[in-house]
Amino acid sequence: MINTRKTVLITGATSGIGRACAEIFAQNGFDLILTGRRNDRLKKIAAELSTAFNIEILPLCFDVRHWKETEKYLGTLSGKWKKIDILINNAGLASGFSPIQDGEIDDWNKMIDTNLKGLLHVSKCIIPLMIAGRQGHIINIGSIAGKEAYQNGNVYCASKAAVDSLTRSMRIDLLNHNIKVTQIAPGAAETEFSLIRFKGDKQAAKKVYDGFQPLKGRDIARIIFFVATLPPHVNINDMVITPTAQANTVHFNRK
Ligand code: NDP
Ligand code: 8X3
Repeated sequence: MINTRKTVLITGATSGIGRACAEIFAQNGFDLILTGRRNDRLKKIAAELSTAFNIEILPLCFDVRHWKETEKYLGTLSGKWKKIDILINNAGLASGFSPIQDGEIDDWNKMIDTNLKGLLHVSKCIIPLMIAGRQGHIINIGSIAGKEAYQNGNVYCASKAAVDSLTRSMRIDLLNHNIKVTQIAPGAAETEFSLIRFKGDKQAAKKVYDGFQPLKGRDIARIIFFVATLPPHVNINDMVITPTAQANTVHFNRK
């Protein structure tokens, strides 16, 4: 256990990678600000983890796509919650899986507004606090999809390529403020991701992981925890993490 009483803000903590991050940081004695839109889940996770690990948790239910909403919750943090040591910009999604010519405007807006603008909205609120505290670590969850485009990935890939680029820019802009900036770019992880991409179609979601062992949220969370607890002078800029059975966005070793 690394006992620090540091505070970690995790967006999209109601499921998958974000939820697994909440668990691992809680187990190690960090206080948490957890966000997501599903308030019932948020409250349950906060209650369970704060009791189990004797930590403080501030659950905040809002939609990162909306600047005014994000500002209402994250722009008004007070007391101890203003000192955020680590921001994990994790909230994100894919919506739809069509060739570009068949894509739906609503899906495109969801992905761009969440994966890119949502990350910006949250960062806009937290960066000034980190600058004032002269330290911090921002961990952006990109994707292997931001490194290489694949068929039908179009707007999702573009939104994650934007995260890839933005992460590099943020690292330069925040260099003189002693703020680390890291991108974690996972490959196939079995979370609610595919269920949401395929709009509740369980068969289609299951097929994505057929015949190989995908990553779990916990696998990525362990790596994020490692990255976030390195000594102050060490930063990992970028990591691509795949299941052993995945070489890139196209090649899988399926049995
Ligand atoms: P999940 O669907 O399991 O989790 C996504 C999380 O994001 C949920 O907690 C959801 O909470 C939150 N979220 C989505 N939209 C919003 C919004 N508008 N406002 C606030 N919160 C939101 O998927 P993953 O855990 O897999 O995804 C986490 C991140 O990892 C995403 O950025 C995804 O793109 C990325 N990623 C995932 C990979 C995978 O294969 N699973 C691979 C590479 C990257 P709620 O619905 O309660 O708002
Ligand atoms: C999720 C991984 O390859 O399905 O970002 O786009 S992939």
